[in-house]
Amino acid sequence: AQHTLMRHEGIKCVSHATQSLVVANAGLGNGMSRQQLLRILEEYGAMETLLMPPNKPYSFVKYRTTEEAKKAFNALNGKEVTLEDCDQNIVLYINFVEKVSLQNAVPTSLPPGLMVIEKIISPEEERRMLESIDWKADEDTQNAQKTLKHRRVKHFGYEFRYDNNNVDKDKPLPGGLPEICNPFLEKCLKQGYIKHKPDQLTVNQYEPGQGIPPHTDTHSAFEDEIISLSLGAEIVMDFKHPDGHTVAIMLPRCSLLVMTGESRYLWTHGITPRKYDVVQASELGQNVRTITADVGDLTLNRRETRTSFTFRKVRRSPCNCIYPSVCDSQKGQQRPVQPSFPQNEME
Ligand code: AKG
Repeated sequence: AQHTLMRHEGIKCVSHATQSLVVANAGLGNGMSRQQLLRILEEYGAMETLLMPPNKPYSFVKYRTTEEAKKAFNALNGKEVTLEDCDQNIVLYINFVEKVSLQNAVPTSLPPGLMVIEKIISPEEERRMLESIDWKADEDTQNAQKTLKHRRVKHFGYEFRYDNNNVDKDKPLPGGLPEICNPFLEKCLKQGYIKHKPDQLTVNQYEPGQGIPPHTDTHSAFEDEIISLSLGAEIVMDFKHPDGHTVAIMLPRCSLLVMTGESRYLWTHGITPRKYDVVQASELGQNVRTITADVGDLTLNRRETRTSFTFRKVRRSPCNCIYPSVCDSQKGQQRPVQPSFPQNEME
């Protein structure tokens, strides 16, 4: 079975000893972290390379000498180890390979129009903003609060309706946006991240394992600029172009995601519901590069509770973006528009 897996994955195993090994069942895709695998492998010698492809159940290691690789092979092939974070036992299967390499490991760039600004607020501002959200308040208070299947949400300014992916533009919520957001929004205006002051805020709270389905915010509902502040913890967000091209981006704690133009109108954004993210190992917690920027440096990062503040400006006239194929304001002129949020978002 192991050989079949390797063949399917295009991995060519060899029967003679080399410096390089493929270690099956020891990948980011089956819950092995880089730190744990390094600890297991380093007992047998010095390593030149450790490659952990994202979402795969295997890794590649190259030792400095064939002797060291042989020692690792003899000691580890068929050995049972316990995955650190879930107490699950797995058996390692090892083969020699001619060289370690990754197919499709092309470094990616950010979707056009997307920016991530690190440390946009201080830890003190973060604390105050988090404290300002009263999750205990009843649903009949002024700000619409809902528990969706995948997360908690609260709306300010206007309620975002998940049934039609829009807002009732003539029904503003009393109270507007929380006062506490003002200094932050002023800063965003001053620094040119946004041109117009937002009037709608959605606060999402995600526990580990929760996420948000991939979606594009309805064009006719909101203006171009959409900004989202990450509080409490970092998370990896997935962006997808209609041609299928995806880019995973780390949003560090206290960072601001700015989506404009193509990234706002054409790409979907979403958060995969899972308890661990694949991240770059060397700069954990402060890295805004795309996740596969360096495939030789990936590991797993356990998620914590993340609260996001997503600010938008309600649109008052039809959208006339240059992406008519995905624009509901311009529908009828082109092919039908895909739904923004899947209907199963609601409880
Ligand atoms: C939304 O509420 O539509 C979002 O996309 C939230 C994004 C985030 O959590 O940063």
